[in-house]
Amino acid sequence: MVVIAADGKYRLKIVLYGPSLSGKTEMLKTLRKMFIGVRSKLYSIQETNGRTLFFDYLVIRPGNNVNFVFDLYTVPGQRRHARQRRVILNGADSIIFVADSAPIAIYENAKSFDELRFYLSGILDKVPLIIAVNKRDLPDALPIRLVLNSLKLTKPTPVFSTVATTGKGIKELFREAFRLTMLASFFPTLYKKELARIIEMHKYLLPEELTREPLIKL
Ligand SMILES: Nc1nc2c(ncn2[C@@H]2O[C@H](COP(=O)(O)OP(=O)(O)OP(=O)(O)O)[C@@H](O)[C@H]2O)c(=O)[nH]1
Ligand SMILES: [Mg+2]
Repeated sequence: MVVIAADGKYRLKIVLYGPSLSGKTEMLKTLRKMFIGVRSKLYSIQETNGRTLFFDYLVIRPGNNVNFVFDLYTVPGQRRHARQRRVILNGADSIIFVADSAPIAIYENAKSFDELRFYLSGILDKVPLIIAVNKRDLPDALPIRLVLNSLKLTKPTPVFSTVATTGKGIKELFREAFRLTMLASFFPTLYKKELARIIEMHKYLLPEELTREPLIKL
């Protein structure tokens, strides 16, 4: 749902979804550090232990002469915050699902993805979804294929492998998220064609380490 603000700017909403501790807040912190253009401070409503209580919020303006901004939100991943997650998801123009590569998180990843699927039931096909398989630096990180299998994806989905703490893969992830969000919001017919092209090119969209060619040519 593209919102036109009082200053005439279009606002596009991107929500980072996923289980607690998967690295959603860390991702916005790192994106803010890496992004050299105009951006807001990172607004966070947290518990004393650093877990997100309600959301984090960051505004990014992708270029000087553009007439739109991205509003980036993270949801609180802890199970008891389900109601907040639903509120934050409302009106999202695209979603980045942040999965945790830690073996202990495999069940939480699946549970969180199921919940997302349930909340999005009506609009899942219209809103771009990108998966970030995070914490690839862990010595015991599960193979990406295993993490993805546990989500039981039903359609080809762009996947990026990331390390939020060091920034690996973050630029690529957000560049594609911004591109697909813009296409889907302003040029839905083009977006459909683009999806079809990507699917045709790659059959299934898997991360670089699972395919010979890079996932998406950036
Ligand atoms: N090794 C490693 N640690 C990470 C990575 N990303 C995040 N972390 C750490 O994991 C912990 C949890 O990260 P957060 O970003 O707070 O997790 P979250 O998904 O926002 O969690 P909730 O707010 O509870 O939903 C922090 O200590 C991060 O520094 C990563 O890629 N690699
Ligand atoms: Mg958080």
